[in-house]
Amino acid sequence: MLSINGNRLIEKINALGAIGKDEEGKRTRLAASDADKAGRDAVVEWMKDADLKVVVDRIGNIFGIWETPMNKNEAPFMLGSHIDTVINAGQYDGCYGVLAGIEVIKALKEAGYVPKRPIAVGAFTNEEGVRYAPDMMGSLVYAGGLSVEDALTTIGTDGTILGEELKRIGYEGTAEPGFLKPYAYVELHIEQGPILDVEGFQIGAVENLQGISWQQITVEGAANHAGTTPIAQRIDAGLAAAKVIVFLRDRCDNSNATTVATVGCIEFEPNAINVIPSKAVLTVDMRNPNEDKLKEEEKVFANYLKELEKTDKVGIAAERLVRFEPVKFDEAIVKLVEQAAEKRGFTSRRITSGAGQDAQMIARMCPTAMIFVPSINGISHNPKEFTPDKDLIAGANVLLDVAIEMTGGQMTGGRGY
Ligand code: HGY
Ligand code: MN
Ligand code: MN
Repeated sequence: MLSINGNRLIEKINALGAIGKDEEGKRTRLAASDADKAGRDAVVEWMKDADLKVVVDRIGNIFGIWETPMNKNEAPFMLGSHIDTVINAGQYDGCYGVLAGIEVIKALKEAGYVPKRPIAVGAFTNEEGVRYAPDMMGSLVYAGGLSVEDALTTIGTDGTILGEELKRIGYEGTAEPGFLKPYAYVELHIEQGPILDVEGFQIGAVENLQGISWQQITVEGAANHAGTTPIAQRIDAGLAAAKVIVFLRDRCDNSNATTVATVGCIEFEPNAINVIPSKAVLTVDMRNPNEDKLKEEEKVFANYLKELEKTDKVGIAAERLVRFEPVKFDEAIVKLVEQAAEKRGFTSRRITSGAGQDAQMIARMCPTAMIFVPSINGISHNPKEFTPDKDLIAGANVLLDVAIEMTGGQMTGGRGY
């Protein structure tokens, strides 16, 4: 069976993983930052080295396209993921899918394979949404879920404007997002959760993805002296914020493990040791694979905030940042993933993606599915994120087999185009 060049893939993953470390050695390549530019430049080089036509669209999505004179009028089969990271990130999240996509194309070319349709690999802008909300922004724009004009005017957590930053780093492209209408899209990604590792499966055939709700909650209290103000007279925004965090965890503990909620960011004002906080601004990331349950959780949470305003005499405002419904992937492609795993003797199981993915957006355009490989101890969004080389290579070979199935070409023996 044809296989990818595992060493070449691992080398690239480690090389990209070394890009974007800050002075404390933390890997942080936030969308449209200088570190992101450095990662983008490396991926563009690797795409050119694979003789791919490189196209950048107006939201900065990068595409490496392999087309031949015979197949260039066919809808392309698309692979891809993202290379931007969270703060102090691991080196596999997103990067693995982009680099494995390039490796699959290189291996097919070297084997003299001629696909019946073009194969494109995408690196989507701002999948993480840490600097500019929403997350999965580049693929959302690409799929027509957000206008490119609105996306380019997004103001970041650091006050910068995305369009200006993309221009500054040289990645405000000219192609219209959506310029390639994919025949199908398959994204290879680390699981970022513990299931495959704990249960001992090598491959995850991802059949669906949970819904995501992001909100920013602003709590208005009253600054006062930390020493002289009697407890009963305090209007403490910090205490109310803490109650929000505890409430969300209690809801999750009582939702038989289907709802997850996270307060990832919190800021107090005036943020002084001896002043009762007058204001707390926190983010809430709430997810559930079932749309009705997610809606229910959002409603219960909104009612709780109204209660809290009364009991704690604070003012509370909730601003919706992101809301994506759960997504079901294409059953036929999920089956292909399972068959490809089985043919190579890999164990596989069906699995839900707990993380948001570019695939959930591209699924709006074409039949889409994902392939997962294990994350050791389920750690991700953390430099301790780890997947053994053998699993990375196994996942890329399953992607290769699915690509061959989906492009129905011929092995010519000679060097492909
Ligand atoms: O938020 C997510 O799940 C993804 O990592 N952007
Ligand atoms: Mn990712
Ligand atoms: Mn991520």
